[in-house]
Amino acid sequence: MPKLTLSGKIYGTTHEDLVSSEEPVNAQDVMELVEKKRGGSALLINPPASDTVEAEDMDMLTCVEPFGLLRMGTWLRSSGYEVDLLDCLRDPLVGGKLRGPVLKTLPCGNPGEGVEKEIYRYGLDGDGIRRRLNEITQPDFIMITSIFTWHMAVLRDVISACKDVLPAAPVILGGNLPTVCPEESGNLGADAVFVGDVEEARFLPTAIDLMPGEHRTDYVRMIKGCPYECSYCITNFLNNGRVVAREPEDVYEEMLDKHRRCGVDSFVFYDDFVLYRQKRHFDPLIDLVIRERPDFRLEFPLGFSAHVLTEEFVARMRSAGVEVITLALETISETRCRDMNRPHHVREFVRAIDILKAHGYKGRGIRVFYLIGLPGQTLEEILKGILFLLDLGVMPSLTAYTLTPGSRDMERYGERVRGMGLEELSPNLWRFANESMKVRDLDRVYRYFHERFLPVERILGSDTDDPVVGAMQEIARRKGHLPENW
Ligand code: B12
Ligand code: SF4
Repeated sequence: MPKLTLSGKIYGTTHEDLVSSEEPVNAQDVMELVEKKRGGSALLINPPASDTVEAEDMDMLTCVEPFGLLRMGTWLRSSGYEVDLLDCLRDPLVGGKLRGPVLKTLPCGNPGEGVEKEIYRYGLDGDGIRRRLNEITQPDFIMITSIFTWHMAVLRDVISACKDVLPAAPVILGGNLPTVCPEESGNLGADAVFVGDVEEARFLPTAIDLMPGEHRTDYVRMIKGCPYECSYCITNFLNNGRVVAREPEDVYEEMLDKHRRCGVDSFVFYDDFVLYRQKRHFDPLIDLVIRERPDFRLEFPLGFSAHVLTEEFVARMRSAGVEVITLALETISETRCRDMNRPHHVREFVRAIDILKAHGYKGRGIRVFYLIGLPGQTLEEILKGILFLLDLGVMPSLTAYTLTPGSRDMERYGERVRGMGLEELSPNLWRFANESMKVRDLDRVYRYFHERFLPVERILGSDTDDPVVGAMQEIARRKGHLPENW
């Protein structure tokens, strides 16, 4: 059995299996618990979500698999555990109806507009969770993960169902929410709240067989953390400012194994900055793929920074069969770019697009992240950016600006959301909507242009009285979207 070391901290526990003589209880207690119950059983829970209907419509609620939790599954198995998984978002009881009832109604960003949105529960409700837990033999402990901070409310239901049905099993809550907001997480009723990373599990393959059905897509990890510090991002916070990486040969072996054993033909990298020490990690991995020509695809949906895109890099991606290249532009404003501490700007971006096109990437094959709903942004600025991308012949992937605890932006803009709960910082509530960037317009822009590839002529030729399209036509006619006119 590997030596179990946990780098996180544990906040306030009451469960007798976890109680330590010292306060607050530390990670050692969980480690000891895992050691003590070796050969026993563990239940992993992927909780339901609580979000707006926009998140559902844009397919933003969840990944194909809860890969963080599935890595924990492999780790526990390697420590002799029998592991069960309850996936509250994909359980058969959910059936075809992921969206549940309205949990609450919350006002959106610009109070003057008087817009409110419903927050729905997605996935199993308390009764469904209880029903499933009743079918499970009492495990030695339960581990629940979490991803988005605004999904907090539903965690209380999951934890209380666990306490009702399996009272003897200590419930440990971990993942992004406790790491970013340990205090709020400490009030959800779990026996322990785990902050940080389980180092042993960090780079393990996912226990994909815990998921039902066939497994065509899987998630691999080569890099954890990022050397940059963009003001809106919490990667540094989540990783305690560290970047850790794995040998490319190991990553390749993992993919080969998953392909052979489970039939996976697409591997997704959700690494925050996959080009960290590129020559040492990424390039050798891609070269292996080019040389060995395996029967699987690689995907990098979190994108690359334009400044690292060179002729050589793009040629490699082509040869390795990578079909879509994602770039992070985020903003067209120089000032904003500096304020956000972004690693590159428009000049490098245009150069990167030229290289991609020269290598045959175009249209939907070039996906570009562009942030909307930023503090101080206007509809005009947003539309110029979208037109700029469409005019370049690439596909905008609009990302809803989200103010997150632990980010530098929280220090800068926190005062503007003082008194608001975590759920009120849900992306599509557009916290920074203003007179010149209204909630309704942001909703329209998101629906019309997110991951849509349209020629500018089609927008110009559209016969409509829609105010957003009208504003766009006006910008396009005066060529306001071209960088020389910004
Ligand atoms: C994949 C991903 C997505 C996917 C899918 C998300 C999903 N629901 O599965 C998609 C593309 C949909 C997405 C969308 C968005 N995302 Co996103 N996304 C991610 C990403 C890259 C990975 C999430 C994940 O699964 N992590 C896996 C984690 C939870 O597990 P792990 O690290 O492998 O696990 C280790 C530890 O956490 C710990 N651990 C984990 N669980 C447990 C449990 C126990 C008991 C214990 C002891 C330990 C433990 O040990 C593990 C092993 O080492 C994160 C960045 C990140 N690094 O997390 C951003 C992130 C979650 N996204 C973020 C944002 C802002 C967004 C968007 C708003 C982007 C945008 N502007 O459009 C949208 C929002 C969508 C919406 N609802 O409208 C922010 C979240 C901010 C917040 N307030 O919560 C993050 C953190 C990015 C960032 N760096 O700021 N995203
Ligand atoms: S946004 Fe990307 S480049 Fe910036 S700190 Fe986060 S992961 Fe790194």
